[in-house]
Amino acid sequence: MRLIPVLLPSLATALVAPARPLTVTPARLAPLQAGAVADAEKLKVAPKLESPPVDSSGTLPKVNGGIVIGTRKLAVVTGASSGLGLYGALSLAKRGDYYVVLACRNVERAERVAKEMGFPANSYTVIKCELGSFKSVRDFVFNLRAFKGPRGLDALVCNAAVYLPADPKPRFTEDGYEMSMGVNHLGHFLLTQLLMSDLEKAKNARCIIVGSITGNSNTIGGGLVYPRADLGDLSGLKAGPGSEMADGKPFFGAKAYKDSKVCNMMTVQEMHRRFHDKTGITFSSLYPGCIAETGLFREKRGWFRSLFPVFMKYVTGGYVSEAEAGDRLAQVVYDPVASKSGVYWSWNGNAQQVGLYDPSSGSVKGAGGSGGEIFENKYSSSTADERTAAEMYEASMKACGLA
Ligand code: NDP
Ligand code: PMR
Repeated sequence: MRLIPVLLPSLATALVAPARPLTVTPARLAPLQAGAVADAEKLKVAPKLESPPVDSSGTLPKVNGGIVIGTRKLAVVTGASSGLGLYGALSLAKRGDYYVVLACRNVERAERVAKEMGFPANSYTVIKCELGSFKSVRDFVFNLRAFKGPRGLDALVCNAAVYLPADPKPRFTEDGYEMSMGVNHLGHFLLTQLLMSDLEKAKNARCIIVGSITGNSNTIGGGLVYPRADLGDLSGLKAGPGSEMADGKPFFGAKAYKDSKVCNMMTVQEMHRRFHDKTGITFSSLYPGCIAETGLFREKRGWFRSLFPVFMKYVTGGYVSEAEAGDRLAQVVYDPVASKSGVYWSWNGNAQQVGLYDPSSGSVKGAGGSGGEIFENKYSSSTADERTAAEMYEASMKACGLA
């Protein structure tokens, strides 16, 4: 009888895994990680694997159900090769009850960083996802499905972003969209749409899109610091490829980032309205605090990068370390406290309660800080505007080729 628990998994493995030697060669790792096996058209049919995918530690996972993921929950985190995404994924992986797929544009970097950071063995896999390419996003979905088999997806964390305040001219994604809007919003929008059925399959799944205080105009960081986010009449987004800004105006890098964050927070609310009751998926956004030392500020000058953390620590009180921000992101994934859908989560700092301006009391609070408590933050009226959100949603569906 004692042998049954040992024999059953082996039997199941034998039934599911093809009769191949279990040695994993770089050649077999490469196709999945480079996204080469996928084909957008194949998304329409159930994926069939020529050869099984392998996880980063070089062991052969059981496709369709197992050895790698087992009874753990499955989470996907985009942009998990640095900053918030990396620390959030690590925090989840270290819990032991989540298996994490690191959806990254640079597979080699993600592999290296994950090793350096000490992700537990057999707790993660890197799969390529370049958010500036709709084809790559579709390929990622194909590869993820091939990897996980028919099981559902418990959490999708849309975290990756670029901030391009110093660019004089716009850069464009493979599909012709301005880079900040294309990567931060449209790539994630497509990913979320494509993975909706996988999320629906899991019980109480969570779909999280990282927002920011700088896109919320009821804050000092977002309302008083120039430029302010403003989607205008959305004529740029509606016009499709080649537009420089969502509002149809000429390119302005710092504003393009903030506009994309508004779209992220609006998407969460709009998806909550359209899909929460039907699917049971919890849609959430969050502002984890000002993580002033991440790669997000790579385009800023040296003096800014040195002074910004100091300013955030000692002047605004909004500073949070990468590790603590990662724990906050993970909390929105696993904690029953964060199971309410449509919410924009923030944390009250212990040091100073700054950031959210409440006109009725004249006070400002809730911008991060260390050791804080999670609370349900308020969207600014522009970010919560339902008419603009519906228009933005429809325009994004078209942009991604879904409508
Ligand atoms: P980082 O620059 O450290 O991380 C961004 C991640 O996104 C990296 O892993 C990067 O990959 C990835 N990425 C960038 N472009 C693409 C792309 N085209 N396709 C796929 N992945 C891409 O920044 P943060 O950790 O600070 O930012 C993470 C999130 O947190 C963002 O959504 C940001 O808006 C949000 N945020 C950040 C705040 C802060 O103070 N830093 C405050 C509030 C919100 P690679 O390693 O290859 O460059
Ligand atoms: Mg901002 C009281 C609050 C506060 C907070 C919480 C932030 C967060 N910022 C605040 C205030 C100020 N900032 C003030 C008073 C100034 C003028 C000195 C200021 C400036 C500033 C700059 C130039 N802040 C910035 C920048 C950036 O380039 C960052 C940015 O906008 O990135 C998009 C940024 C940020 N401030 C924040 C946060 C969280 C950011 C960065 C990241 C983000 O929102 O995603």
